[in-house]
Amino acid sequence: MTVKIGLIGAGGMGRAHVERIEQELAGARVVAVADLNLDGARAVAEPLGAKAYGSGAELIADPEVDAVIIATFGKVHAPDVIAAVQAGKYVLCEKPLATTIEDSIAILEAEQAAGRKLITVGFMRRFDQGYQEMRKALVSGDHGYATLVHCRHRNPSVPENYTTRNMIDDTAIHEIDVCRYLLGEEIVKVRIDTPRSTSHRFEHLADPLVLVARTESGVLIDDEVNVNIGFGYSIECELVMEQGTIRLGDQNKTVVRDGAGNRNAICGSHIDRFHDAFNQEFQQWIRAVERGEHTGSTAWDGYAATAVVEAALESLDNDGREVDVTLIEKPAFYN
Ligand code: ISE
Repeated sequence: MTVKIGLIGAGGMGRAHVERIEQELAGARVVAVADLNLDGARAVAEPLGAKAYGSGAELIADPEVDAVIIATFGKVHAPDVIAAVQAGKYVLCEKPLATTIEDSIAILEAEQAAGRKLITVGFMRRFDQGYQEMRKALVSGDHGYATLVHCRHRNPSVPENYTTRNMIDDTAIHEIDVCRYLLGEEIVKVRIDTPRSTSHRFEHLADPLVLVARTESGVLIDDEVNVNIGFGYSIECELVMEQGTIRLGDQNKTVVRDGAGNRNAICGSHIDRFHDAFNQEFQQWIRAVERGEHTGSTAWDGYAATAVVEAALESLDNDGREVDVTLIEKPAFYN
């Protein structure tokens, strides 16, 4: 069977997903593209011989569409996610699942009403081999339990419309999710520290910032978010256990050694840094949709990450005070 996919959101991320589905992955093709900018949707759809729509609702209602990818801005995800679930269609929604607790809970309720897990959140780092090996090392118990996770999330630059809020709900949300994945527990407290700002930023940004979080068992997470670092896209993570540490390797495949030193190439964006992880994530999702099964992170993971983001934003608005993360009781549906 070929899974017929509808893409909502014809921006850079959506286009990268179309390219991987059409050129690198097996078992699916894109049959429809929707974007509020209908010309943008057409530009992506036409070379594929796919249909173009001006709204997500029309695309979801198209009986030819088996499953939906949502790659619009986080704050407009909820109505499309809910409509897809109500139509009984599998949906892979880019992170964040939603930008408010209310929207996240409405999504959880819609999925439970549908009676089966249909929603996968695009937390692609869970499919990165490095993070998977880190998790295996912890689960093996060979080094004892985890005590700390040190993370660094550096972007070359961000556009002027990117806000300090986005440093948390769009950028740090990756570490929020991947630390929940690595440690297998919830984050219960969070605060935001704001060091001296870089001069290489738009004035409105508190860049860099450090998100400091604590989990149920007391593991301390620190995440440096530094989005105008200039030199490239650089992700670091070190998991500290009682008797050993494990660190994410760099993205390089080769190392250059010459008169200037010994060095490896640096990626330019998340699309190249996590190329293989995205491919794994999408290939596994396509295969699961074929079988009528859920795969990847759940709507609960999306909700829990948004709850940490909300608490972090409250900390940011209150001079970095530590804020408790409050979660609703986890429905048995998500166990
Ligand atoms: C972007 O949306 C991503 O998901 C990237 O991984 C992150 O590094 C970047 O800051 C976000 O804006």
